[in-house]
Amino acid sequence: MGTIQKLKPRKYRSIWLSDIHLGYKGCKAEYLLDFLKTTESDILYLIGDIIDLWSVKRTMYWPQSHNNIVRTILDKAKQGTRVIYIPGNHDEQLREYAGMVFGNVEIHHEYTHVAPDGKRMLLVHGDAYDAIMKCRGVKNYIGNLGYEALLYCNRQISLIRRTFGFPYWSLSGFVKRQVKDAMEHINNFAEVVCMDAAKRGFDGVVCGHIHHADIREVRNILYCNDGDWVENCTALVEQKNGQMELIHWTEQQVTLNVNHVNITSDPVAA
Ligand SMILES: [Mn+2]
Repeated sequence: MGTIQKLKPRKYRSIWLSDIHLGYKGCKAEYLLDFLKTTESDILYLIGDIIDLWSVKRTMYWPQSHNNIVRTILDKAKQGTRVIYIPGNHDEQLREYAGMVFGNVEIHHEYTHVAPDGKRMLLVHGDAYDAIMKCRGVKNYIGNLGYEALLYCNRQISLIRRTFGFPYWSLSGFVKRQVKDAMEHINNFAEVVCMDAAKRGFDGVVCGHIHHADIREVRNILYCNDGDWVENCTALVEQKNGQMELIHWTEQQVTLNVNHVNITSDPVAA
């Protein structure tokens, strides 16, 4: 292919990454390393499933390239990028450290991002909504009480399974297998997440978890999903003017280094 140009790092106000799954064979570490070295941001948000602790525990798989990613992120944190880590279900052990700072990396359960226009975005991984997704699969109704109760149940189920040494059981994954139409699952997830964000007074939400990058509006809430680095190699970025974009970083990275590809217009592609 054409000449690979050494491009100046692309500068953004914010970058969101999730579902990297370090320690899992499927992680596309080389692409991510290339992305990290080609981009800069004031804030780097890591919104869950960054390290796949279930996989590490099971397989002890941890290649050099995964180390390089950790080192690159820590270097960024040292050099002034604000790095905020919101654990997901595959790295839920780190939730115990919420409120703490390790090597300039802040750990939070969830976080509020304020856009340049003052709009407030809720940042969460998204696994907390699995129980509601399951409920919607059974009956398409959410009462306020049931909704709160299900959020509670999901936390309790996780806790009990963890206490007894079972891996996290993804209701979302279960539903995904059950529901014939994957798009329906994706739409339901977006709706459930946005309902929660709306109820809590946010203008938008950024999450991951379902490995499907997306930017769309649901019930007047801006829904952004930054995708993953196992199947799709996608990142969400915020330009200095506040514009949100999805970047798809794969084999065509030489081309993509020059042109942003907004894959939001084709949500079925992934
Ligand atoms: Mn997840």
